[in-house]
Amino acid sequence: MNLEHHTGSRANLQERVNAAIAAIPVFDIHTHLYDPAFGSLLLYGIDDLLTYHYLVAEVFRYADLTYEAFWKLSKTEQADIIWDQLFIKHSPISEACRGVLTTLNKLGFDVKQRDLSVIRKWYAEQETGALVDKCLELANVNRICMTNSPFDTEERPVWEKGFDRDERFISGLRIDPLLLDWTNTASLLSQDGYSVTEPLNEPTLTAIRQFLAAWGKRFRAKYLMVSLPPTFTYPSNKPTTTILDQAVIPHCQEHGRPLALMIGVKRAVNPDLQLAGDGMGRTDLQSLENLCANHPNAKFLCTVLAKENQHELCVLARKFPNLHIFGCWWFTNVPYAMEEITRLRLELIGLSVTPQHSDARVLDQLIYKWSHSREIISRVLAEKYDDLTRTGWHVPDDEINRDVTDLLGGAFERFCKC
Ligand code: FIX
Ligand code: ZN
Repeated sequence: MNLEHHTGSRANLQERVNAAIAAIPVFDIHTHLYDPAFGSLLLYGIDDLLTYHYLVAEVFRYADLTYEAFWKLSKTEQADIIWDQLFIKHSPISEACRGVLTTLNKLGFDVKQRDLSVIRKWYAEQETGALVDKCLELANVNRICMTNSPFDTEERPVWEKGFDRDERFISGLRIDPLLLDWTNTASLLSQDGYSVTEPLNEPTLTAIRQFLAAWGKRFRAKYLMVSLPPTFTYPSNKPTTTILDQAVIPHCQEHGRPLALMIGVKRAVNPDLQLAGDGMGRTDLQSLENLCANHPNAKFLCTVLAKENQHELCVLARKFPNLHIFGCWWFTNVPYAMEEITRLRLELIGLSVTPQHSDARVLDQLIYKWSHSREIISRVLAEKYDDLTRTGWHVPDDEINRDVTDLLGGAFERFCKC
């Protein structure tokens, strides 16, 4: 083969893939963002960007400050310390730091000025609705899945009162307390008027299903979700298994909702860091295999936190069509891991995957999370097409668009519907 010709067509292929990836809007299937109707629950702006828990964890690598002193400060003061330590006293090369700069750059700021006051002033003049539009446009995201919990005392009253939905914000029903802390959840459900007892008898399991049906309907939930520790075991003689088998999964099947399992988080490894204090661990994916095998008619979405679990997860997806893999979650959402994991997934399960979700907690983060992720997905996909080209295969633009549409939410939509 003429090497020069091939190098030229490789560059051309990369450009065609870049163009498709830039143009096709994303359905961001897992975030912690809220419909603007939730008011202050929807975070945005420079101080929220800087006090993102990823950066809080990083600032304690450098700052000579007690946890107590840090948590006593106002958000602006915390942001000032983070800016000073992570951007001024050291170069901001971590993925979370770089993300702030990508976001600011795409919003039009000259980041080399290093001037927080200019940025704060600009944000103070923004109107929320316009900023939502601007961030979605810059990120090219057209739908966002929220994390909605009936157990969250801040968001619950908004749902109970009712509001006009912004159709771009889709709901996901979060059920961690139900699966991981049944004792306390039983009393919460009782207070809500559901007739439950701590022993998981028939009437209690029926009441849990009524609870899920009521909140699923109120949220118009697309799927149910839970984050699980690395020690998650299924089946087991714990309430988690009974509730999964006899309430959650039957609910999911009845209402056509997948169950998203995010596996590998060790909560509060360092509680002093608050939200930033969660760690991770490897899990035994035998439990996921058991779930997929025991419930062939239920649909499972899964992402795992440990890099070491990614290969086995892909192999499981090859065995179980009722399993859809998504996202490079949290500590794997760094270019080094994401590139490797994305390549692994495309090589093992082709395009039947959703390579990324943003997990954004601050609206503006959509801009950097999707800019960085698009770059990597694009690189890996073009490399795979290039491998095909060398067999004599040709991938026309309409097929690139089809494939990219799948990767950016289409495959997920199809999985939810089937
Ligand atoms: O459980 C989750 O949904 C996690 O994504 C969060 O708890 C975590 O704090 C986070 O923001 C990760 O990106
Ligand atoms: Zn999350």
